[in-house]
Parts: sequence; structure tokens; C-alpha cells
Amino acid sequence: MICITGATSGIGLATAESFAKKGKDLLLLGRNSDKLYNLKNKFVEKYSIDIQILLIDFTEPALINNLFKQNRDVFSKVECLINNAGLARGLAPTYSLESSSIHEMIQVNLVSVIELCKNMAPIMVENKNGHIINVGSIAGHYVYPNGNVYCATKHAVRAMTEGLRFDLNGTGIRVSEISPGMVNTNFSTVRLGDKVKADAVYSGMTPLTAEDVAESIYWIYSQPKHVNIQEIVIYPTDQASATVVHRI
Ligand code: 8X3
Repeated sequence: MICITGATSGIGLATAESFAKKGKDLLLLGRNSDKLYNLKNKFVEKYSIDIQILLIDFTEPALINNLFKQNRDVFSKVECLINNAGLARGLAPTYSLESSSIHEMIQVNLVSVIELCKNMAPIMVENKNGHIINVGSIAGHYVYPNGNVYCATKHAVRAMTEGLRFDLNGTGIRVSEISPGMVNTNFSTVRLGDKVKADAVYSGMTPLTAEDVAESIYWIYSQPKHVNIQEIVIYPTDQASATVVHRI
């Protein structure tokens, strides 16, 4: 069973579908009950797989310990955890950001990821089987103007992923990260709070699609067990760095 966070849109949705197409059962974690159950109904019918849903709000990572305690039997079936849920809220100097936005990014992008890894890893060790794939960002490699807190969370995710690899070395559990550049999802709409401004982010260039990233995630997973792809950094061809983008 493949556990995916943030599966109702963007990279998470495309990743869920890429695994569903291969007949993999899914465990979807998130807070939007309607969207998750609609997705479940669609994929169960289309791909004849088993899908389980557990509702959790990643702005409240303190709840994750209990989620695992109450659903130990479900999590014990997980062979791969994909920590995809994450967001940017605002593209502005730190002192202009709402405190609520700062806390939301840290809770969802970082603390929840740590709590999920912390709870999942011992189960995988006990099962002698498992793979954790964290969705990072090129913002985990470079800090760009007005990226501040978002970049800090993604730098921390990269450090956390590396740290977990040390923790789990010798157990056979694989730990990987994928760090995408510009991907045309609702990421920029959430970040900027405006669809028109978000569309301008990708104007005149060809961004990655969520499916491009999902395909790489599946490839990371599908390597033989003795092969651990530590990280894939994936950019659109039109993007040379966090700040250098070719536009027509
Ligand atoms: C999303 C990519 O470059 O907007 O994580 O930070 S970027």
C-alpha cells in the first residue's frame, strides 16, 4: 500500500494516479473529506484497487501521533510513504508575511513531515520493508528573493531527509527526495492568492506538469530494493535556476 499526503490536487493527485495505474493500493491522508472520497470512488472504479482514507489536518501535526496509534493496522501495510502535502503562502519579505502564514508553512511543510517520518519509520523497520519519498523543492537548494520562510522549510526538509537516511542506514529502508522547480499546479494560486497573478508566473515558458513529477516519483520507487535514488532535482527545460527562466 502506498501512503500519499496531499493527494487531492497537483503533484499528489498525479502521483496517486501513477501508482493506481500500476495496480497499487493507496492510503490517502488529508483533511478534505469530500475531495478524498470523490477521488476514491473514481480510482476504485477505474483501476480496481483498494483505497483507504484517513482524515488529518497537517496544520495540526500534534494529531499525527494519535492517527498512527489508532490506525496501526492500516499503517503496517504501508510499503511507501510519499510526503507530498505542502504549500507556500505569500511571496514577500518576511516582515510582510502574516504570522499565520509563517506557522502554516512550518507546520505543514516541515513539522508534519517530521511527525509522519517519525511514526512511519519504526513500522517499516519492523516490517523490514519500506521507502519514504519526501517532496522537496529547488527552494530547498536555493533561497530566492521573497522566498524566505518557504525556502527555509524546504531546506529543512532536505536536511531532514538526509538525516533520516543516516538514521535508517543498515535497515534496508530507502529514503529519497524529489526537488522540482516550476510546476504548473495550483501552487502559485495558493501562494499568491490570485489566479491571474499565478498564471503570469508561467507565462511565456513551459513549466513541468504534475504528471512529469509523478513519473519521476514512480521511477524512484520502482528501482530494485538495493537502489536508493537519494534525490532527483527536476526543472523545466526553460528554467536554468530558481531565478533564471527563459520566456518568449
Ligand atoms: C516550488 C518551486 O521555485 O516556486 O517549490 O520554489 S519554486
